Parts: sequence; C-alpha cells; structure tokens
Amino acid sequence: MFKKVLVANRGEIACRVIRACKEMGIRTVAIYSEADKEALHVKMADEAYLVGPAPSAQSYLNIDRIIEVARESGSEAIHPGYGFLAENPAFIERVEQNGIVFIGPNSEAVKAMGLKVEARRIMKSAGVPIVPGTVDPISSLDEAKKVASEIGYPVILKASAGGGGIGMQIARDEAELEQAFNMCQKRAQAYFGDPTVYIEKYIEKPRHIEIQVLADKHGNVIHVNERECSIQRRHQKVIEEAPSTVVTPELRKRMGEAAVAAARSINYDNAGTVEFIVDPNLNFYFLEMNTRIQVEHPVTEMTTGIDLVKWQIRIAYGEKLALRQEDVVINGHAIECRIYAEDPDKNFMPSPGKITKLVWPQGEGIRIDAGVYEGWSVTPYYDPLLAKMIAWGKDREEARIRMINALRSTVIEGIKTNIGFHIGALSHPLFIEGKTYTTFVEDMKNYK
Ligand code: MV4
Repeated sequence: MFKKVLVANRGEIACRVIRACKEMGIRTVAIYSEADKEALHVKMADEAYLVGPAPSAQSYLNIDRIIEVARESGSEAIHPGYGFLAENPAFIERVEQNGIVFIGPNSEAVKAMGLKVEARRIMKSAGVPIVPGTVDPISSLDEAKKVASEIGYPVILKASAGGGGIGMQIARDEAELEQAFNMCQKRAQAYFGDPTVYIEKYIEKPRHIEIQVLADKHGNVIHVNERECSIQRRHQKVIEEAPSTVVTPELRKRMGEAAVAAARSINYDNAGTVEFIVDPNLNFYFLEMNTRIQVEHPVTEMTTGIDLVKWQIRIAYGEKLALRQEDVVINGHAIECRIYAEDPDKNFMPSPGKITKLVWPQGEGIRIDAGVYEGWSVTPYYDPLLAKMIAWGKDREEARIRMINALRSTVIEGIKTNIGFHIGALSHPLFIEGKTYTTFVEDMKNYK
C-alpha cells in the first residue's frame, strides 16, 4: 500500500480522507493557504505545507506548487477530494507525468464527462437513457426553435461546459425561447469560457437520484445503490438520504445497471456517481456523471458498511475490487444534513466569523464529518460547509428522529448556521411523506 498520500483539499473532506489514510496506516500530507494555517485538516495531518495566499486560484488550485509539495514530501499519491482540482484532466495528467498516482479516475474518463453534450452522446450509444433532446450543440436560435418544437415545450437550455445547474434556462414556449437561448449562451461564455449550449425536454417536478459506482483498474464495476439528493437550494444540495423513498428493488436494479453501463462505456475507474433525473412516473434519465467522491457519500457508507474513500485508495493502488454486486446489501436508512455557515435571516448568505462555542451531538447512529473546531474562525474565502451530520436508523423514521434530536442538541455560537432550516425541513409533513422533489424548499414555504 502507499506509505504517504498528499490530500489536495481542505475542510471536512480533507479531514475525511486523512481519517481513511490513518486507518490504513498511510502517512498524510496536508496543503493549506495563508487563511488556513490553523485549520483542522492541517492539525490532523502528519505534515503540512503552505501552498499560497487565501484565494483558491493561488493556493488550492495552484498546480505547480502542489506538485512541488508532493515531490518534496515524498508523497506517492494525491487525493483531490471534491471541488478544486478533483475533475481537472490537466491536473491528473501533471500528477501522472511526475510519477505520482492520482486517487481518482483516469483523465480520459474525466474529460469525456466534462463536456455535457458529449457525455449525452456517449450515454446514448451505451444504451443509457438520456432526457429527450440534442446530442449536438445548438448553434443558432433557428436551430433551437426547430429542436424545441420537435421535442415539445417546455424545454431547458444548458451549457455544455457547465453542470450543476449554473446557467440553465427554461423556455415554456417559442416566445420565451429567444431570450432563454441568448441568456444561456451568454452565461455559458461568461462562466465557462465556452458558449456551447444544448437543449433537453424540461422535466417538471423532478427528483435528483444518483447511483454510486465503484470500478477498479481490472474491469470490475459495481454499483453501491442510490442516494436521493432532491432537497437543494440554489443548486446546492442540503439534505440527502439513502435509500430513496421511491426506488423499488426493481428500479434500483435497472438504474444500477444503467450506471454500471455508463461507467463501462468510458473505461471508468475509481469511485464515481451517475446522476439521474427521475420524473413523477419514475422514468429515469442520465443527467451528468461526477468523476469524484461526493459530499454526500456518507449516506451510502452508513447503509452498506462500505468505506468508499478506502476503496478509492485501494483501487488507485491497483487492487482488485473484492466486492461483488451481490455483496452490496442495504442495511437501514441514512440521512445527511449539510451544516453551512449561512444566515437564514439574510437569504442564507454565507456567515463567516469565529466559532466561539461548538458542541457536536452524540448518540447511536450519529456520524459527524466536520472540518472545523471551537475557537477557529470561518473565513469568507471558501465554501461555507462546516460539517455534515449523518444519522443512521433501522428505518427512515428512526433516522429522521435521530437526526432531529442531533440537530437540536448541537451548539454552534459566534456564527449563524442553517441548523434551524434542517429541523424545520425534517419535521415537515412533505419530508415525512417522502415528497422530496427538487422543488421541496419552495413547496415547504407554500404548504397549505
Ligand atoms: C433538469 C431539470 C428539468 N429537466 N433537466 C439542476 C441541477 C443539474 N444537475 C440539473 N438540473 C436540472 N436539470 C431537465 N431536462 C431540472 C433541473 C433542476 C433545476 C433547473 C433549473 C432551475 C432550478 C432547478 C432546481 C432543481 C433541478
């Protein structure tokens, strides 16, 4: 096994990866920016290196410096976490050119899934269902009109270089299409430097359900069930759970097989996630593939007993997947709440500051993946995710009650958080009934 791994990230995910390494007897190397000198991941790692000033572009995205630290420290592999450089094919290539192992997929697979219209074409050829629409970029308004009238309104325009919801535009009729097309193209250029857009049929009241996959470098691919991630605000997930209340064993098998086919079609290796959009009639369609470990991976771990981060490391080292599909068994239910430093009274804007008091909950089935500690100051430079609280129960109701109790007994002072939102959401009849659509946050406000 690797003797030393560099963790090219910060916050809770860096801490999570360091924990996996420690459990495997691997020495850990942290990197940090000037704003993160006292951060938890720096304290947890065996060694830590300054990589640059606070802005990510000069620190956590500073490829030259990160490679230099890996070489200087004698790290044999780099775990990128999520975000930052995790899905950057140029970074993966640089890592490999320096004789270092990237703990993640091969760069070709990442490249293939980075352009969303290209990903749709690949999935269509692989027999994975995609939302009706184009597998070629749309280059003019006339073409957009033609395609939209063929698939029927409403339609959604998306940036090919985008993903995660940024720049998307809905058009409910031909009159709305012109503005939507221009806006989408403009945003695609502004945000991603690539004006390429494509069109899909707009699915009303969808759920976002994703399948976790694990693939080794020897051709073995399995899926590790679904996560329901429909509860989001501004395209940012806030509550996730596994299993989904609407996925039957038969649907799980079909979605799982589609996800495995998706991974196989691009020679995927390591942990990955195939995102599907699921309509109210439970038709499912490929949306995107995330070629990284995801924030919400703990709900899969808690319901299967499979440590996904340890498998990432073993797979990168070249080990064969010792798990067969029939070894993946669901045990109980898990719910994750993302605890953000956000001010609910200011439209959930980030709320940095010093954490003057911090008491995490305890109890059967409760897991906290935190990136902060009492006395530390949350800075405005990075994602405001403080921690993830995960509750496991023998069934959904037990997990829900445990989560509400855990949220209620958490003490965070000095900064504002979204804990109150979570308590409201988990206590809401729509959540209790499992009516978790992507419109949940709105539905909750409009209830009765
Ligand atoms: C969609 C959709 C409806 N139909 N695609 C948002 C996140 C990204 N991964 C995919 N997203 C969506 N894709 C089709 N064909 C609805 C969403 C969606 C959404 C879209 C616009 C504004 C807010 C949204 C909130 C949740 C989901």
